[in-house]
Amino acid sequence: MKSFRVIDSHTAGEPTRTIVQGAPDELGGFGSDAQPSDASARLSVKERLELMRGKYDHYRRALVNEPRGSDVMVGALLVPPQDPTKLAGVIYFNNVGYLGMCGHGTIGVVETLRYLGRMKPGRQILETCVGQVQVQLHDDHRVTVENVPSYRAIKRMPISVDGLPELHADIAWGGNWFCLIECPDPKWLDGTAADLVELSQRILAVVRETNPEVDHVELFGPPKSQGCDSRSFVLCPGGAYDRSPCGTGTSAKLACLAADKKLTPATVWRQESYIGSSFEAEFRWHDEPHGVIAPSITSRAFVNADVQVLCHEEDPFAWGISTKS
Ligand code: PYC
Repeated sequence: MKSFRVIDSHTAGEPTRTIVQGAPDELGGFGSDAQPSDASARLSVKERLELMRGKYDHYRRALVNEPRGSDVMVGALLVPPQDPTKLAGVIYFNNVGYLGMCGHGTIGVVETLRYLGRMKPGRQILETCVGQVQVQLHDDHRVTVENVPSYRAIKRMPISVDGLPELHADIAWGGNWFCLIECPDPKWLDGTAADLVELSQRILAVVRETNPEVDHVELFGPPKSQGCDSRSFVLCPGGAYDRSPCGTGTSAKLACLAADKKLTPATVWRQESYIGSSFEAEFRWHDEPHGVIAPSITSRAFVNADVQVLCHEEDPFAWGISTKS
């Protein structure tokens, strides 16, 4: 019987399952007692991710898919950092594969490290497969993530989707690739989650004909909560919608606002999610002439389970039910 220790948390409603014990020694998991060999100690998070994808993808499926998880669950595997002066490396994954960065997940990982007594208030660096992120644990449990440099690649790309008015999409990088659309009718975001998933999937199919790197869609409309600047619905790659405002998605949004000169550095932008939770975000310039920003996202996460996951040899679904991957 294979077992793992996982700590579940949620950040603004979006779950993160951090694996703290049981990862294979070869991947150099956080709970592994094995001393990494010299060669393994030098592996980057991206190289460890490729090792996991090629050899241990069943761990991903077991840990985030049904019957233990769901389409909305994001997994975070802590691994040794390539640079030993950094706190840890993190591999993010979901029901269909792997994520570059994950903003809500990073906030969940920091709260998990605090819960485990491995992080005190202050600043640290985490390595992800798309770059380093600075994390700050505040005294009141809030966490700020300074995300990877983010930018808009395409402005107002016209897209035609059957049965919809002509739409304009910005394509932007915030640690993952996003297609961002201001809803032509503010009532769109009053639709049910199922309707908005279906609408976003139709939009994504058209966008991917020319931009296959894009795997997240963000629809924006007016906020419902006082103090928020905008409300969004975010479709994730595996067909689930983000219950939080999406950290990498909010970073992409800030990159577009900065490029359009609609937001200035160090001005707080409050992004509301579909379920009414919110993130506080701001940016500083990383490379102003090229429109590249360094966005920061602040929120809180709560640990809501500390459990042992068991994979029984006789259980036909021990390694998850995979209908999508
Ligand atoms: O917060 O960056 C994020 C995220 C990506 C996918 C789900 N959440």
